[in-house]
Amino acid sequence: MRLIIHHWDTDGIAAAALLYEKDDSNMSPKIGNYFLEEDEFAMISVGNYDEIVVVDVALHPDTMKRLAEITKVRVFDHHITKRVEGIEYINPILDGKDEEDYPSASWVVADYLNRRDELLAFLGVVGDWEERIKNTRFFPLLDEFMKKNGFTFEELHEMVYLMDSNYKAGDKEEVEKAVRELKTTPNPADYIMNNSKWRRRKEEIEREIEDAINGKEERIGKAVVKRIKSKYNIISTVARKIWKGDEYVIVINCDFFRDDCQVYVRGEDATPFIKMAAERGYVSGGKKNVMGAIVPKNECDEFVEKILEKING
Ligand SMILES: [Mn+2]
Repeated sequence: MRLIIHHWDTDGIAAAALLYEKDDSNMSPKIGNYFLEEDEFAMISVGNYDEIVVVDVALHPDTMKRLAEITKVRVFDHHITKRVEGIEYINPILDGKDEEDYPSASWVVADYLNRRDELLAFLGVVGDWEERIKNTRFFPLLDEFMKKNGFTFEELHEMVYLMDSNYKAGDKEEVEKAVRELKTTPNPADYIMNNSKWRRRKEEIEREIEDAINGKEERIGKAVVKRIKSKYNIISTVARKIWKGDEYVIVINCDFFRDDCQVYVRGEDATPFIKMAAERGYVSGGKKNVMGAIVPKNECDEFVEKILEKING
């Protein structure tokens, strides 16, 4: 018995579907978590797995250590992570290879399994890179695949948005089911394009993003503050679309989680906010220009105040 733990986005789903074999089980961490929680460890412990395969998700080293104590662990990934002792890594990026040669976990898996000529191999690439893939030395491979199989880039991009509608809706069960369905369906492209549930979701998400962009916002000094009410996980997209590059954007959504608000900042330097959120003990993360945090509803206004104080000095 084997357990596949995979990321909730298109790349994670596609890579897991390539790996999935009869009798395997699969799960995604709770959407938004880059670690596993106690109830998940408990479930895995009683599962009696001979092997756990972690795909396209850079789980916290503490989580990886605990998994390695349970059973044999293998990782298929293209993220830069710390190696944990006793775990086998199939990750060309950790071996010093270039991300343009291994642009996604789906490609790492397809390469390993010698299945580079399949839609699933390329879907993860389009999911992780979108339009940017066109400017890489990987693109000729994708282009050749599309020409040979009669796909346009726009069609592959649409498939990605259909698949990603599930995590944006917070639907972990549907994410997990997608892996198994894509493994078994004779025609993954048709399965994705004709999935009316995913399409309804995708269209509703697009409407809500549009409404959020056009909805009211408040300017406070160098920051634009936008409070939205959406049951979809769209703050990062909204922040990216309203950011003009020379100020700070703060997007707040208190309707995705029951007890918490999502707070997302995009701006020139997000590192002070990443530090602030971590010091306050929030589930949070980010990189140079962005910070995302999950904040208890009764602490949200105060946290946003503190961010604004820092931005406006
Ligand atoms: Mn990926």
